[in-house]
Amino acid sequence: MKKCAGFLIALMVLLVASMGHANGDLHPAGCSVDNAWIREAPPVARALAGFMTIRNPADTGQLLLGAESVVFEKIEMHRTVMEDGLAKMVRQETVEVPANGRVEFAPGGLHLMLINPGQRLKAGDTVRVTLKFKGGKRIPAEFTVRPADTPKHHH
Ligand SMILES: [Cu+2]
Repeated sequence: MKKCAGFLIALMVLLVASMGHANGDLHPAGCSVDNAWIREAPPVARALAGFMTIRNPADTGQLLLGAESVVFEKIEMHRTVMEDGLAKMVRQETVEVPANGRVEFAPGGLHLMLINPGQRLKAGDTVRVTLKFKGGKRIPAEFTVRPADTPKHHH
């Protein structure tokens, strides 16, 4: 039995070593998140909007599948589009972060729709949101709540 366990450990070490040498195709390389913030809303608000910049330093595009947080019942990815002069939100199932590029979640465009907050969020509070990427990679990000009068961009 001892011999058998030793063999298994050797096999696992080999497997881990070979994974370490993979060129990034198997595991999404580290995207990073910055300027992550949530727009403060009145206490009655059933949903808040979250914004951020995601950077991808890898040579392969990364696919964002969604996000989750213990503070919110559900998080969706939305894009605000203008239709007949009216702003309309369209749900996005996935968002691609291009190779060696970035994606901006910003007012008037992409945003995280943070649905049913379980607590009152005030300017200055921070909330942890975990981003989920295709391939199983999860990236936690710290979102700071900012006052609602943070300028919107209407073009
Ligand atoms: Cu939305």
